[in-house]
Amino acid sequence: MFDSIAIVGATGAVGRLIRQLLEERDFPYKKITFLASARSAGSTITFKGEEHTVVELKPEVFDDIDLAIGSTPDDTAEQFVPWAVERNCVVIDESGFWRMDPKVPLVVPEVNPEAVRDHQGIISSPNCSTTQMVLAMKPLHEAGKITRVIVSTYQATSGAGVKGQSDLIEGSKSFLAGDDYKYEAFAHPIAFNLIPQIGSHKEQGYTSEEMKMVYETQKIFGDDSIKVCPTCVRAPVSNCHSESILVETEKKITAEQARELFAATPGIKVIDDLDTSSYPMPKDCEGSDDTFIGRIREDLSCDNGIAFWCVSDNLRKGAATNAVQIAELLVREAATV
Ligand code: 2RA
Repeated sequence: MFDSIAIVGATGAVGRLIRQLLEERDFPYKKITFLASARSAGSTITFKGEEHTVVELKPEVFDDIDLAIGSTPDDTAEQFVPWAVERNCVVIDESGFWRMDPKVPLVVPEVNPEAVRDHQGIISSPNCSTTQMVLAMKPLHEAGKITRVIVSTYQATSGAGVKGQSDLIEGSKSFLAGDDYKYEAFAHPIAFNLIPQIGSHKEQGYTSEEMKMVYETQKIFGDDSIKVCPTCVRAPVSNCHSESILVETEKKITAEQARELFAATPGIKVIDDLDTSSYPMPKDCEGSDDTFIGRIREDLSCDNGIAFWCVSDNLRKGAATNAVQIAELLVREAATV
């Protein structure tokens, strides 16, 4: 158990969910500190019925903190994580900054829990679009060894923060009223539209969000031979990312076998009956820590392909829940030493 824990970025959307999850899941600790930028420091947070003052993020605050869960922009994580690690505080980091550092394990507890054992003070949580995909890939990879993945995402506006969600609502109202609206989070209107670019142009015509899906997937499975071809699209959905995924395996897996494998995997729920129009949809998955899978079928264009549809709450399993599950894993690991 960690006696003194902290949430870094405690006042942000994911920070708020981390607080809620620590309370819901009765995470063990003796002291908790809520850290944020100078702008939010001094405000108060009510947690487990008690008022806490938000403390400014500075190096010395980590002197008496054993475990910090951080949800901050990359540049903040670049700065604060070394402050914490130098003071023997373990950090679970949600940002993208440390994920591909070879010394930093990148962990989804249902997929590669063993990776936490090698940590040197920092453990990263993957990008939301990767997390739900690797969770779905795990049972298929174990059963048939995945060689190739083609994925198209339909990502919610909450992935672009609170401004992304308000752009969807205010942009929709303005569109229907025939008014102009100045979008803050997106380069194009998201209301009644799809935007096939998330992140910046990285390499060979792929975006940063797409390349995260490639590199993070290979790191989590410890297998650079898994080929991933992603297309990431912003959709006019408030919360929960959806993904159309096709995996090709070395050994054939039938649709029936895939359905059974998914159903037996912790963290996955199968909703799959086309005749009753039953499949996961973002509006039904919000607020759940599970990843939902439906539309499971065999690929008509190659021998060993399984296609499916995957939906998950990107703020929960895609961010806050995964980080809190990593913290719970560290507590369990410490108890078994
Ligand atoms: C997005 N995946 O949806 C990003 C957030 N980390 O924009």
